[in-house]
Amino acid sequence: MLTEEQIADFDRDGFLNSGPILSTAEVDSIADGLAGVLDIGPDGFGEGQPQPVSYRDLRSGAAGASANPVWQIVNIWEASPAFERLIYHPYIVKAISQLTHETDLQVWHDQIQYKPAETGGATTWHQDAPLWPIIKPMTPVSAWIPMDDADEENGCMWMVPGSHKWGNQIEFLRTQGHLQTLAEFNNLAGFEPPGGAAPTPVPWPVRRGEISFHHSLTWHGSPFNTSHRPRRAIAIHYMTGAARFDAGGNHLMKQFVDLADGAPMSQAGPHFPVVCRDGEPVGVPAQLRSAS
Ligand SMILES: O=C(O)CCC(=O)C(=O)O
Repeated sequence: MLTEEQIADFDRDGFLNSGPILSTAEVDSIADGLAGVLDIGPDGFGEGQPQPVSYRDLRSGAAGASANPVWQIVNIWEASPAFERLIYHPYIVKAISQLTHETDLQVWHDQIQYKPAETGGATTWHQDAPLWPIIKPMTPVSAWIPMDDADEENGCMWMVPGSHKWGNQIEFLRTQGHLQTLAEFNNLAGFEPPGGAAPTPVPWPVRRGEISFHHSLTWHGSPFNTSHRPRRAIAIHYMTGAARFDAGGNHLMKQFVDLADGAPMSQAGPHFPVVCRDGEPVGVPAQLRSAS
């Protein structure tokens, strides 16, 4: 359980570090799960084999592979029992319930972001909710879990305190896509928040075993990994019982939603597992407890 003070810090800043929560064995088990998926590779999954929804280099473009890749794997929980167990983790689920002030939660999707040692690229400044136009309202909260200590050298996230209270600013953030290296990442320029003060980005190191939480309107991103260490992390994006389907938008996960416009996402089906009901985590399903 989070303390009242932690919840108040999150409400003020839009992000929070839980402190040490996960055991070495728990983190090892997801790191092993990721290693298995990386071994298979983006094109190695056979038909009918459990597999992620997407596996690609976020930095590759029309010109092909990028010299500075960020490997994104969406819904690794569908390919790896270790990650499927993680989405139900009672501490994480309870914390998300406390931070969203909601009693019913579902997984919206997850995503690995893996920045390889020395060459890992940037995840440019953004807010999550505006990139998720098929669900409303813009209230999800995410848990971000590193498999390596994440610090400034290997491309930890940066956050802007209080930015979750400034509404949808994605068009401004898109103008900041040139900020990619550690040296330039705090140079956000050209936005005046309500109240007049300048946005003050802060590096957000998170150690192995700790869990970081961020609101879906919090400004965040992460620069290059120039260290000799990988930076492997998973974000689990949770939506609340208030989430409704907006059929007018588009998103990778839309292919799995067969609902009328405005219908509750609680009816969206098995790609969006329910993890909390009436304020209580549902727990890890029995068949998953010993699956490897
Ligand atoms: O892992 C990263 O550096 C960025 C992750 C992210 O954008 C997110 O969790 O919303």
